[in-house]
Amino acid sequence: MTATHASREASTTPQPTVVRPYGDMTGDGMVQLSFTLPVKHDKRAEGAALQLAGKMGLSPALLVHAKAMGPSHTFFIVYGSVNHLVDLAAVEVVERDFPLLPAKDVNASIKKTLRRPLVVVGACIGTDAHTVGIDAILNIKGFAGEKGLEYYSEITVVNLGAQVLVPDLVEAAREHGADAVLVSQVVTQRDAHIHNTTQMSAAFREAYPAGEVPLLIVGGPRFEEGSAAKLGVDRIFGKGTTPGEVASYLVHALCTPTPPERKSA
Ligand code: B12
Repeated sequence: MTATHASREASTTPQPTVVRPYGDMTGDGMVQLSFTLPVKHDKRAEGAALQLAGKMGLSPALLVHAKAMGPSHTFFIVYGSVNHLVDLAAVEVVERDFPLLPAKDVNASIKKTLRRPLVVVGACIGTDAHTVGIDAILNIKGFAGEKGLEYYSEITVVNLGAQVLVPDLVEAAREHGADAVLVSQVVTQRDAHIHNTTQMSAAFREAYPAGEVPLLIVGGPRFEEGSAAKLGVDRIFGKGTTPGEVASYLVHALCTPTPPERKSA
């Protein structure tokens, strides 16, 4: 079948609303799961892994891989069938609610509405040293074939780098007159990304008069979509975000005649 035929067929075939995972055959429910148990690798450890898989609803479950991780831990991969059904109608997603703009339109909008460059201050806060994500958005070399915000003639980027303390971020935002503050949080151990983000948004609300808080944006691969209001920020960007999406959002939030209501102010 040619690609054209395949896509035409896909668009006319009604999509099921209830689905099961797919392994070898449609609807066989097969899933693969990996985890580590704090036990040394032996037969008992393998039995423990299968017991866990069974309790998680995998039946039958096969142990396909077990490897000692040091003297007292074992890593497992199990493969098995689950009975659970997925109701596609009940899935909630956060849809992009702003148009994607080419760089020249982003620059033109900023020029027309602000009549000066839009200033963004970015950082990884807390102990987080994972700068690749924020650099992908800010640095000129960009990400996924798109240039970063430094490429935009009407955006001034101040990238503070890794492990920035919240008070220093607030101070830098003030010093540079930030319109938007872009924070990256990749490490999620002990919910560090939640605590750091909440602390950061609270510090900005305390340091700025109401209504004057810069646009607060956080990004990282493991934020829960739709939790921006709970964290006190205006927007969350997740896995696979491109600089163009962020630039378009900045225009949407800061350069429309009546910007949408802000959560952080
Ligand atoms: C590279 C890397 C490192 C490098 C980081 C180098 C650097 N300068 O960044 C080094 C070796 C230093 C490192 C160290 C550690 N790492 Co590390 N690291 C990784 C790795 C392999 C890749 C991360 C990465 O670069 N991704 C690529 C970028 C492009 O993706 P991204 O970060 O998701 O960013 C995108 C989006 O999320 C979004 N985005 C991200 N930030 C922002 C911000 C804004 C404003 C916006 C709009 C968008 C946005 O846009 C980006 C582009 O799409 C991951 C595993 C993995 N495969 O993800 C582990 C990983 C993140 N590391 C991990 C850990 C545990 C550590 C260490 C604690 C290890 C240790 N015991 O020492 C230390 C911590 C150091 C510290 N203080 O932070 C864990 C985190 C686990 C967790 N649940 O928190 C991971 C997941 C590995 C794992 N599976 O265990 N790490």
